[in-house]
Amino acid sequence: MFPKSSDEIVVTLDGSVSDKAGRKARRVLLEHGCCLVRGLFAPAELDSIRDAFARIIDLRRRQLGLPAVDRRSPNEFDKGYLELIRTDPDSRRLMQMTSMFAMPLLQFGCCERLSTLSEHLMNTQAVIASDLQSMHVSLPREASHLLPWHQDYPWVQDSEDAIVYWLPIRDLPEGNAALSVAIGSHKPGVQRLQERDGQMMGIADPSFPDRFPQRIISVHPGEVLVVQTLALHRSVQNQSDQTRWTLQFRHGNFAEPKAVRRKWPGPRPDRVPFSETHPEYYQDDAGSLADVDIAPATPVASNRHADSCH
Ligand SMILES: O=C(O)CCC(=O)C(=O)O
Repeated sequence: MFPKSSDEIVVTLDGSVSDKAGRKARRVLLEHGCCLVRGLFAPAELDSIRDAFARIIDLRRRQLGLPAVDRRSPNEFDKGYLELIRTDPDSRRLMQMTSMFAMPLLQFGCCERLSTLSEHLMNTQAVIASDLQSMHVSLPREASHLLPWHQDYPWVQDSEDAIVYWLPIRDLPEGNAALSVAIGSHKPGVQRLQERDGQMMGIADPSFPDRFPQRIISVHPGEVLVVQTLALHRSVQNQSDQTRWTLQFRHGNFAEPKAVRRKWPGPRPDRVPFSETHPEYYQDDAGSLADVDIAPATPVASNRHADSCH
């Protein structure tokens, strides 16, 4: 099901974030756990990010002796990428882990319009700019590398009111530059995680997402999908002929009371695993819960592929 322009999750801005629009975006986010922001950026503002990726792809191709490619349109910025990763499969991970440090990408994630929006969305003057920005690449019709239902909070640990900005850098046919969100699933709070084979993942109650309406939300270049860190979301398969490139920028809130009490476990160089910072939400392989008294929570866990770039 694709949202229409009048959809209740859409907030349209006029190039900046007014107090009124900021309040509306916050209301939508708190109610639905996500919010589709239109009109804050022009698609052309993503050009420098695409150029940076194209340059890195070219550098890698050259290093491997592959011929230079001729890119005619912005939507072909990655021409030569598929050939590159077929020739040298390791280049995929290499590109994913290094390209996210390209200067234009970092500048976008910290730009004033995005940080002002974050101040409104979390009602704070103390925004955390997470170093866990990422780039997700989905090849045409690829079924692997898709992330199952998860909350972001256990991997980021910034604050329980944190947000992730999800945006595609190329236009794809409707339903392909998209993310699936379980609407309202942030409201029950942090869900219990299960360890499986020594990895922090596994769903204690895989049916939990089914309690909420699930929406596939299409996003176009220039639009920004905001997802609350506790809202369950998962990847949508890219059925198009082109590779999907999406960016994830994560902003948190230093002033959120539980983050203050927990001594900001996210934005620290000595970041420790969720199992140590939040044992009350952690279930080990044997199914035993940490010996901590917590309110009866909906026993749910997030799940995530081991090769996630978080
Ligand atoms: O882009 C995707 O397919 C999933 C990204 C995601 O869910 C995340 O980074 O938390």
